[in-house]
Amino acid sequence: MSEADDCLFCKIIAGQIPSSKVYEDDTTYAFNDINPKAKVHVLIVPKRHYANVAELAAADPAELAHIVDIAQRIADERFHGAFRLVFNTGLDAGQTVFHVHAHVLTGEVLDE
Ligand code: DGP
Repeated sequence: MSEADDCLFCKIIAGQIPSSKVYEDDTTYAFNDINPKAKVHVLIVPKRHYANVAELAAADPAELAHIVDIAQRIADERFHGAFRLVFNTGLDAGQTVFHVHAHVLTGEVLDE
């Protein structure tokens, strides 16, 4: 069994677990966080499984740039282009799902 076989976000991408879709293309999926920390809190994930952002950046930097571009577009549509982009990386940084995901926080003025 590979890491991806037991991955929550792989199951969401495959439609095996329901999610509130915000955006999808051939390589990338975005959906609303189940526990939003801002008025708009979207998770953007590559469809291919990478454990964290460092793995993604090393293997496919174009996909990482694509994720940033999608974040910008969501913020352009929902909040005049301002957004916070967070990649929790590692247990001690608060990463709980080990399929790389960008948290996009926007839709309102954010606390520092
Ligand atoms: P992190 O702590 O950085 O690994 O973030 C994981 C995020 O994933 C957290 O903000 C909550 C969200 N999350 C966990 N399970 C689900 C789920 O089943 N559906 C959705 N939409 N989000 C989830």
